[in-house]
Amino acid sequence: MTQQTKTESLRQYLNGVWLPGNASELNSTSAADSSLIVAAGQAADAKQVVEAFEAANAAKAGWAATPMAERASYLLRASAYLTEHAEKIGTELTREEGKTLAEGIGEVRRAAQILSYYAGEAERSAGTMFQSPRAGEQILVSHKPLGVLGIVTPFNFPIAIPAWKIAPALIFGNTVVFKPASLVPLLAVRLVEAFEAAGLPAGVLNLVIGPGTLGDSIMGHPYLEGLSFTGSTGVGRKLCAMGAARGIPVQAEMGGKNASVVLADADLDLASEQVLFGAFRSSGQKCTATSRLILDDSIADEFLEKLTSRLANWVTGNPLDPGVQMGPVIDAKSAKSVREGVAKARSEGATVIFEGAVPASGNYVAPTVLGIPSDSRGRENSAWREEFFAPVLSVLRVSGTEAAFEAAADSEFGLSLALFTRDLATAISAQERLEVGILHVNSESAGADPHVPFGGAKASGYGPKEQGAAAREFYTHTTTVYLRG
Ligand code: UN1
Repeated sequence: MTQQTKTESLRQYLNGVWLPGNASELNSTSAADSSLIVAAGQAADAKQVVEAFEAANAAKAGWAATPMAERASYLLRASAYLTEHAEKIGTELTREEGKTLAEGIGEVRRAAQILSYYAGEAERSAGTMFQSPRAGEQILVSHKPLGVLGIVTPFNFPIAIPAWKIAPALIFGNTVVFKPASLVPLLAVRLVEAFEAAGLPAGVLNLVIGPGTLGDSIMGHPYLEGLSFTGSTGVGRKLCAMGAARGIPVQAEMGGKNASVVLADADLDLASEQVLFGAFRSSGQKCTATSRLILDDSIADEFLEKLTSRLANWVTGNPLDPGVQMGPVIDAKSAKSVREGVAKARSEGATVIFEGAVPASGNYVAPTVLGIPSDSRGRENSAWREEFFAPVLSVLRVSGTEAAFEAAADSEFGLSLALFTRDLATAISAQERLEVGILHVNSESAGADPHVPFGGAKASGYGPKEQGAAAREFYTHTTTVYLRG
């Protein structure tokens, strides 16, 4: 399949106007082929970040005073726009980010669904009312916007993650300065275009695209009143510390080293399918991806046989080709570091259980299943400890449920976990004992519905959870009103 060669243009969106960036040239290249320029333009400079804040600050009082039902109407129109253009934008997502066409188009539809979910806030409860111990009084808790928010997003869900931060920010009455990962700027432009097509007032949503250093300009701006971030634990913790020093809230969704646990009584056909999806869809580049697999010894051989024969039927290649199940990783730097990471894990004692075929050139990483030694050295192996953000699955064999739970908990991270068992008591015990933000019983570790909380425990998350009713906790602050006539 041939790739389109038209180069799209990258621009900044400041106070309702599209402008070229003031800084150096910025090219967005295709994940599958770094020589292909998908979109080109100029990066924003620090002065344009200041302009974005000035616009967001000027718009904030008017936007906060706009009835929520009216704010919702912009989200609904932007949602309809994304649905209408899902195929085109999803194809661009695939060209830019490298996930398969089905995943790319699916992600655009998901972003549309997120926007319409948050539009529904206008029809949900606005706050809480309490009994007063005093006659003639009511106590109300009302939710108010934080003000001007920074939104900093990663490459791996170029439209869904921005949508799930921008939608609650806007519906709850905040204005936004949005900085996407510089690897996927085109999809950020497309999301902002959806809001522009919806008629969003100038200054409510501002886009600055450019290098990570723009994040420092955002974090340092005096108008910033809160920041939502998804990305690495290292960067997230730095932003949290900066926010704490300034006294503003920061929500950070960070790394993972998620386990799938397959117990002796599991449905192995189901489990092998779900582990395949969790570990290898989107080339393993999800913070919710399965990167550790804990197998009960009694079923380990049979399970690995099922998993690797499924994997052998997967085709890795050009993600625009509908016959392909897995595309590249995001760029050449990432592909190199994953290959080096696998080599290091092998030098530390990991064995290769399976390595898939990949095209000879491009940023492809073979889907890889590594065996982790069952002794104490295995637990020190970098493939057991470190997030590769890649299609690499590290397998540990254990004996029995207790040992499996212990191994699952042996991580600094705690985002998601997938447990495969037919025993309800075991599932309940996992829910009670394992420190994770998301527990899947008999389904893959990835995936997040818009109406339920999303976020991690331990080093995976900081601040209130995202999505669903949880989103209001971060995107608003409350005023408790003691009300007497
Ligand atoms: C999903 O599992 O579908 O960065 C969403 C990430 C997560 C989103 C995962 N914040 O991968």
